[in-house]
Amino acid sequence: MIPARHLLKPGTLKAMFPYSARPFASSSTGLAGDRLPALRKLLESRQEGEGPLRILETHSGLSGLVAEHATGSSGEKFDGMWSSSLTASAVRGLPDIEVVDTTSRLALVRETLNVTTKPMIYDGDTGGLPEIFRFTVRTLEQMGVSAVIIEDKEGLKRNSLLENSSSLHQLCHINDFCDKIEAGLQARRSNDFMIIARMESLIAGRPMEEALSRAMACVEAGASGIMIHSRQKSPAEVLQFMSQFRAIHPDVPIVVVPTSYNQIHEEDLGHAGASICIYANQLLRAAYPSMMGVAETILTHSRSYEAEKDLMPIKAVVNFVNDEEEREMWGSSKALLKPEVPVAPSNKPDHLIHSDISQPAMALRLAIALQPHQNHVMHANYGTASSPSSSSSSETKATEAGEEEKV
Ligand code: SPV
Ligand code: MG
Repeated sequence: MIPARHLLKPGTLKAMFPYSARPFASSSTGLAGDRLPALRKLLESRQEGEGPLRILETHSGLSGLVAEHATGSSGEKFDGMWSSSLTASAVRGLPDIEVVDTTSRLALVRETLNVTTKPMIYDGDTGGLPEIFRFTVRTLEQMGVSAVIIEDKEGLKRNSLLENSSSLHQLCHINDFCDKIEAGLQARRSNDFMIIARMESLIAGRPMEEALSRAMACVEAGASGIMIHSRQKSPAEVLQFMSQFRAIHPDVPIVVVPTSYNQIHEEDLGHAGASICIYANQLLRAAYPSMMGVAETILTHSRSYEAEKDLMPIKAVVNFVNDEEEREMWGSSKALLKPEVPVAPSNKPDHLIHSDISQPAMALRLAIALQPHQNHVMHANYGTASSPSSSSSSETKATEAGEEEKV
């Protein structure tokens, strides 16, 4: 096994392989027949040395517009969207345990597709029974979704990122999982629709060999790609998986979700074999603290004036969702910034005026909202560990090896 510190040493991989950034995603009209094959086309058009496709979580039409229009400082764009079970549940105030039914999940996907053009990958959770999964595949295809990812778990599905939760995750028998993949493949009408197998062995605390052998079985069964998941803060186990898997299957797409191991750059994931990188929950986690802060500011000041500087102008909201051209114009966080609102005299005591709540406290509240019975666990996951601006006592800092130590 290659130690993570070698793989992560800045510049090592870059020196070995010249890297070209992926500035622009390809465009599609957004019509279902056009959008469905777009993900496969993007995968096939990736050049040697290019980074993985960038996919951003969306949970509403509005967040879809963010994924559609956000542009990096050098023109980078997202290549597509991820319909996450975690955020689709959280946005309804529910835990990520397959409690939101497929019809509701798909209504949200449809809202997002209605106002966007980029390809969508659907988080299919366990996929349910093969007899049911067949119909999910057909519906997704009909809507123009490009891929579904199903995970090899059974029993009560819980979110994979819960810390110390290995024993809570039960893997299903691999033959049953392969049968489900085959049922989906037989049901699909377009060969461009991708059915990707998500390996949860590492999440369930099982050995690497098991993750690899289960992945190989899924490829044998016809899976269009493999997602390897991990909740470690170091990418080491994901990198090891990709290195061993790639030795056997150089061309099968690999999907990674670097939520917990978020210090690794896309280019290093790409060089290690990743084809698709999913940012699985960041938009929802950004929205909630901001909304809570504004709500508290309004309460503290008995008016909304003080919150105004943190708000998108009404004009922007009205135009952004109304007009295609305006979307381009407002499709940048800079365009949304307002001139500083002058501070109006206040008759509140000072201690009430400064109501800003820290990001770590916000993360804790989000955790509470998402998993009422797992507060301590979720805080550890979504808390401050990897936030560079964090000021909590549980703050950690990254070492060069990509691991973390308490400070
Ligand atoms: C999701 O976004 O719902 C996922 C990815 O399944 S994770 O939350 O990391 O399990
Ligand atoms: Mg999920």
